[in-house]
Amino acid sequence: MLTDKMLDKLNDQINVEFYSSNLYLQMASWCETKGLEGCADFLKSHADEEMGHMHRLFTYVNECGAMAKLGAIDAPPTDFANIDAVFEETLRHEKYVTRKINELADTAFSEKDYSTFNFLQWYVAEQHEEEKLFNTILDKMRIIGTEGRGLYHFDQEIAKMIDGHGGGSVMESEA
Ligand code: OFO
Repeated sequence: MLTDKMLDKLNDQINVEFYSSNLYLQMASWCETKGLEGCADFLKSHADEEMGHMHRLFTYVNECGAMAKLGAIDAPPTDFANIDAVFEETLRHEKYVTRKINELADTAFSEKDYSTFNFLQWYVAEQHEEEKLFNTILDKMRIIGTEGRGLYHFDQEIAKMIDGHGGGSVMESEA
């Protein structure tokens, strides 16, 4: 059984995961307008992955006999200075999500809700992967560069990551 405090925080996280999905989908749209098909496809795929994160929480809350509640979701930014700014923002956002997951785990522990604490371990591990993924992309960005032909090569490299981690979700690969 979930305490009111735990339920509120899990519902907040459902909202955060929706926002993550919308953020990456909006970024994909920006990439499309710049002719960056590889980045757009990668970000669309990652937006789907975030919906998987939302669904996992949604299902857990309902399985606990509580009601998942969907709140208003902030609109994501639509303007980015360049592709560097897009991926810098992805890493900044994932660090924020990691903090939110840590707060949730902290609440579960202090509420002595060990079932939810155990459930959240998947997200703890996932956030490690998410930060690693976007750090890898920023490394590629620095090595390849995003000026002139570098931008073309960077876009191609990101397209290749769709079938590696970042395209497929951890949930899918576990199935
Ligand atoms: Fe990108 O991990 Fe969920 O939000």
